[in-house]
Amino acid sequence: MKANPRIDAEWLHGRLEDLARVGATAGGGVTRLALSDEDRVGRDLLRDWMEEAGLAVRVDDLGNMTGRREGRERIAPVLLGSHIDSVRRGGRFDGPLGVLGALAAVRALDAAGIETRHPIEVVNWTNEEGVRFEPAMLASGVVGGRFDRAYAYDRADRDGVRFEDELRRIGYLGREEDRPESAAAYLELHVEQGPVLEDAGVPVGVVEGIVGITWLNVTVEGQADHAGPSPMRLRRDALVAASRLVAAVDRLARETDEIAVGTVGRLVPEPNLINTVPGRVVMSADFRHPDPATLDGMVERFRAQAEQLSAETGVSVTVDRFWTSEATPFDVGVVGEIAAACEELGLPQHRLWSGAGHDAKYVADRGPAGMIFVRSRGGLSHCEEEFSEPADIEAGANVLLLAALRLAD
Ligand code: HGY
Ligand code: MN
Ligand code: MN
Repeated sequence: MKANPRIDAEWLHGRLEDLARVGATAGGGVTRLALSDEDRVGRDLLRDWMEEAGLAVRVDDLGNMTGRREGRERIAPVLLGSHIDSVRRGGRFDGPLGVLGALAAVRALDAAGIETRHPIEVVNWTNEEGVRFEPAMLASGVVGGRFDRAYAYDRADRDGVRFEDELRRIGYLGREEDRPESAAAYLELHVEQGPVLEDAGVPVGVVEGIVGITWLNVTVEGQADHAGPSPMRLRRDALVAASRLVAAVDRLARETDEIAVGTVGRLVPEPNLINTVPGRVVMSADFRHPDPATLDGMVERFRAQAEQLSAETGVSVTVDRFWTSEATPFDVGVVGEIAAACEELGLPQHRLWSGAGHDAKYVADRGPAGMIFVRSRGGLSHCEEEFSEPADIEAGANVLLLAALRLAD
């Protein structure tokens, strides 16, 4: 058995390139929405790469793909996972880095002739992004016991297409007994998607937890009318009212503190025609904060401002807080093994929290989990400019490898 295993960076960069071609966009990013044809092509590629790595591949009733590497003992596996679905015109690393990094780690163990005590399972979680089928982390949430399967199956996209039907259509509707097993430990390698590591001048980060996230669906109902004959004083313009709510989300986050965030990413006016006063607007609001009371406070202040707007303008506003992922600290033991792996590699052990949601949250609800971050250039993500240096990617994947080896043995 060779000591000091390391990942094959050449192989990892090659597979990241191959996957980035699936759903490639003109601006150098990817659109590979969950359960789309692009997602199917990516999954088929991933299945080949898992089998090439000698893994036994199975697909569960949520489409989660698991590649299993046996250990010396039939005990709970160490799971290494992430996702390959993307947002629209997103980056090529958000998700694939963790799944392909895990494959590179397994290949490195094989190359070094290392057999671990625990089995290792590489997982591709379905629909982590939650942009085609809201909310996020839907499949890991069902496996983690947060959502009923029926709820997930009935989630529909903007065209009313159901999650379950798309799973079946792309040929990835598997069996419940083929879900990832509950983990002895879970590790997820991911791009930071923020500026902290770049500002600190370090290539990798030891993630201590994930902030609380809550998503609202807001419907503003006014009165559609002709843009010409209707006097301004008589109008109930839903888009003018919604624009004040957009400003309220932004202002609320800024007024709360330095780490609160509030975003309106989705907004659809109806009928969206040049000569018609919008009668209805459906929009989203995304608030995040590590402290639960502060997060709830932002939502309550938003509701109060919506009520006040309704009283002033005569439009009706309904606020549906349909998803909350509580702030989640990671397991101290797993975080410690990640820090020790950084030290073994002579890397700084910069600790930080994640502002982005990850499947690790729902895995952490049921067992010890942790994450490793790789520096993001300009802190950018969920955009085509997302980029991480090859050397940083290699460092992060080696931290994943050594932390997995520590936890699996
Ligand atoms: O929304 C998130 O934070 C994740 O990218 N799904
Ligand atoms: Mn992600
Ligand atoms: Mn993402």
